[in-house]
Amino acid sequence: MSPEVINLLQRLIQNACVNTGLPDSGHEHRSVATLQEFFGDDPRCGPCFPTFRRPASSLHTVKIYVITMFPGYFEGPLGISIVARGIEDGALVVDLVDLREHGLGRHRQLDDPPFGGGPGMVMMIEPLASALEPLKDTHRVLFTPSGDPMSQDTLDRWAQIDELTFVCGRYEGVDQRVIDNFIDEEVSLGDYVLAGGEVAAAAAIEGVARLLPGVVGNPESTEKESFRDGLLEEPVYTRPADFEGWAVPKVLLSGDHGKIEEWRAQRRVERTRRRRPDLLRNGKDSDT
Ligand code: 6GU
Repeated sequence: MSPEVINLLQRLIQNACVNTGLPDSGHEHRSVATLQEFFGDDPRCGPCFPTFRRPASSLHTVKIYVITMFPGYFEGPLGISIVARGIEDGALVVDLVDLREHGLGRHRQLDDPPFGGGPGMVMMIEPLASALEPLKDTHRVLFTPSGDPMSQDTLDRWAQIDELTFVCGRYEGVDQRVIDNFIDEEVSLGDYVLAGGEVAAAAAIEGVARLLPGVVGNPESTEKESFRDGLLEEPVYTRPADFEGWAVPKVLLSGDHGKIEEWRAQRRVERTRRRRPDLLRNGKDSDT
């Protein structure tokens, strides 16, 4: 069997185990490391397979083109942790496009002063048009501080798309004609100014990667997380139960799961009310 076929089969198996929705029966759904392990006598994931009912189309690969003046910026983020595994597993493909290669003239110029005067430089249309021309059929995002704020909903949506293009804005901005004619969506990381869109693109790549089914190491359930139900997470603790007099809340050691869940829910509401009252007001199930 070719490595590609083995890889595809392994991803299929991982998805089968991950997406059955079976209550956790105590075994590690994501632990199928080899085909022998799955097809052999090891019963760990066998019970999941017959209930596999996810359409094959969900096993898509997300391909992300990143147009940037600084491709080297991404070496770290793409090589580490869940993004690296997503790429290894074949669930994610990232194609770095060096904007400088599309620059104008001998100096590969990318920016020019704004018409009408003013400070700073503007990214010119020709290099971006040249880089974006072959990517017309992808969903094209420009990262800019004047975009819509990136949210979990944004990432959920992007994780369903086969081909994305992330354009990293730099300088004071991008010629508006690029945005009008080549960009589907403008997105910001938040209400503060960075030197460029690279950090936002790296954040988006990581946020998408961890949602892709079958990426080893992504959470068992991405359903029960901050922002999914509009509440922040509760505080968590692990051993030791007492560190130099700093004790873990007693209820967590009580073994009373009803009480524990009640405590957690209270902490989530309390923390959200204190830190992010806007989330409570904007809740999806709220009509205010
Ligand atoms: Cl996407 N770009 C820049 N330059 N600054 C930002 C941002 C993006 N999001 C927040 N600040």
